[in-house]
Amino acid sequence: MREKLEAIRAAAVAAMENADKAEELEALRVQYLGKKGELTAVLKQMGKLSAEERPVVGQLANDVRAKLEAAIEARAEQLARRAMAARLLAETVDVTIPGAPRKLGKRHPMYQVLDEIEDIFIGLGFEIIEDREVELAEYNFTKLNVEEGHPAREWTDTFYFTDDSSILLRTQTSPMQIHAMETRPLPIRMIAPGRVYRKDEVDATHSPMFHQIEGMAIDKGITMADLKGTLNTVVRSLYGADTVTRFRPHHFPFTEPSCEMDIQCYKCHGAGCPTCKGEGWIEVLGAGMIHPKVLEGCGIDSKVYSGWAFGFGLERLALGQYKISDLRLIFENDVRFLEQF
Ligand code: 2NL
Repeated sequence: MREKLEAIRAAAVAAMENADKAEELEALRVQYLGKKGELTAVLKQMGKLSAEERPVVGQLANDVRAKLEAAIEARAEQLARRAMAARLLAETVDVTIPGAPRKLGKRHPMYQVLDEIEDIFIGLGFEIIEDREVELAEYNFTKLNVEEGHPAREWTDTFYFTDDSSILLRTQTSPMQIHAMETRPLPIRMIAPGRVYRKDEVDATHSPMFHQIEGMAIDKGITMADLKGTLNTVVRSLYGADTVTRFRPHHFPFTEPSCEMDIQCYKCHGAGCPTCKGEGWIEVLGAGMIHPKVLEGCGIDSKVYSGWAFGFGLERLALGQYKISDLRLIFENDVRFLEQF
């Protein structure tokens, strides 16, 4: 029996040390140590031994059992460690691999133009002021010397919220300037960019929502010369130092006197070409000295203070600058179009 036990021990330990999988190891445990296992089978024959032999063989059998259990445990641990090492290797994350490139958008071309204009005015000491888009008709029209009954106040042109035509979506950026005049200390140098709304059908040159930029300067002793000097400086930094301008008389209810500013066509230098539609000049903006009634309506003494103001449409300027022929391209947000700028 002793030889048998030794043989079992040698065979079992060898098999266990060579087991490659946890299941294989478990099968060996059952084969040797299980209820119907080989070691158990030997122990069942202990009764046949003599009284002297029994404890000696019993001791040996216990030793063999302990050896096999130890061998199983050692191999199991080895297999687990090996499995973990393989897993770590397979699941390694290389944190130095560059990430998937994320597609970066960029500023809308029209807002690039707006940014450029804002920068120029900031450089001249102007503040950028934005304000509400829902307005009182009083601020959108009345305080700008556009009285009730004026055609600009028609229901067909303006988005009104109320039947009494008192609340509306602003049709121009001027009410922002009225609020500034009422609430800010003088002097004021500001520009007011933003969305405005008019009941227009969409076509190549119209949209019910578009953008304006207005600006003004109010101080003691401000004259038309300051208006011309400032606007000339702005268009020269926008279009180049050799830009030629002209100011033509015009009419606006909120300015007196009023004018429009043209720049000489950058393409043909005044000769007339398709870019300026044969005119030689391109209309850029409207402006003028703020009407004394408008100043007084905001609590500003028009005998002490004077100011100029201007306004223009941002879309039209951007279309011209980028030579875009259809306003709808500005609003469609087709990335293939926008990416070109
Ligand atoms: C245009 C012309 C203009 C103004 C806007 C203004 C604002 C106040 C007082 C006086 Cl609070 N004037 N704004 C003045 C002249 C022209 O806009 O063609 N805009 C698209």
